[in-house]
Amino acid sequence: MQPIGYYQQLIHDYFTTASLQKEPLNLYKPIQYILSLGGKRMRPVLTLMAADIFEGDCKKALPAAVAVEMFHNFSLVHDDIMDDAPLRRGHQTVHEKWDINTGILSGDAMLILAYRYFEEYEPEVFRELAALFSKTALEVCEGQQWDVDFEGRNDVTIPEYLKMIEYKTAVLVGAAMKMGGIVAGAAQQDCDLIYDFGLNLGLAFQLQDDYLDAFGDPETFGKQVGGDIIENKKTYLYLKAIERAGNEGREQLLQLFASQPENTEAKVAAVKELFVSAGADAATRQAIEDYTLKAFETLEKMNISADKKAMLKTFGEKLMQRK
Ligand code: DMA
Ligand code: MG
Ligand code: MG
Ligand code: MG
Repeated sequence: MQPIGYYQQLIHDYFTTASLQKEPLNLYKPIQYILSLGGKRMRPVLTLMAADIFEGDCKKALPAAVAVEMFHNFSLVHDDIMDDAPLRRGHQTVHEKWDINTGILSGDAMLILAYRYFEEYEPEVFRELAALFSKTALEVCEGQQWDVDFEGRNDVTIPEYLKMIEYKTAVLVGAAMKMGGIVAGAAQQDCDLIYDFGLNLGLAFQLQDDYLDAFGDPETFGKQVGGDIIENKKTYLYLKAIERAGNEGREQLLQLFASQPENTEAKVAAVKELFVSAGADAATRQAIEDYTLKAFETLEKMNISADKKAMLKTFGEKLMQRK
């Protein structure tokens, strides 16, 4: 295994040399725009790492890694429309910079382009990657639909929320890693274990994303802090606060989440105060840690060297210190 920067560079170079502009589509402008804003490229890095872990040639996993990143960007562009988000990676979202149609169509185009990268592989590997890809895409769409449905519901349970974030976020992290395993020709059992590792890391990651959406630093977050509260998202923070608050606090929260005020700043501040006084912030930090540890436990079951486990752990720990 190599340092994270090594994988990020490989992905960057592949993106620059891969002939994205082969076909002169107008949609390439928004596609280039969102891809060029970069982000951490966590998912494709995980694909390359997984290939390395199973003694594959990590460069051979590059097309799969880039497909994973394209898939991720498809879901981000659609997500920002659904969440009415103004900012992504510190810049205007695609639908704000262009319009909603451009957002939808460039997102769809990225998903189709992603699929095409699998054509680099021999038929057996292609079939496995394609099957995992379409299963994951369906689950992400399903999870995203639940996320929006939850906005209008007051009876969302924590198990439902956890299933929702598993679908909308964690399955792609699991699939990213499993794809690395498939390309490297790893045994089925190892592919399943690495999927589980990614899935649990993905759950921790989305819990952290929800946490930072309320309590993150606007300077470094790259998205609008408080966006989930403005959109009445039933996050872990909210559900834990409802569970733990007294009657008065619960009433206040329900009322705030039934309102769409002009002054969103006051709403965000009031909700955050209720989250803290109910101890929902601490409960969320605990859940993040629990899922990270669960991911590390899965790692222990894997038949790989101790130093590979240690590197994956370090990556997981770094990810969970994200600001
Ligand atoms: C993310 O949910 C899920 C997908 C599939 C993009 P989110 O709306 O919390 O993401 P973000 O905070 O990045 O907008
Ligand atoms: Mg969003
Ligand atoms: Mg969303
Ligand atoms: Mg979020």
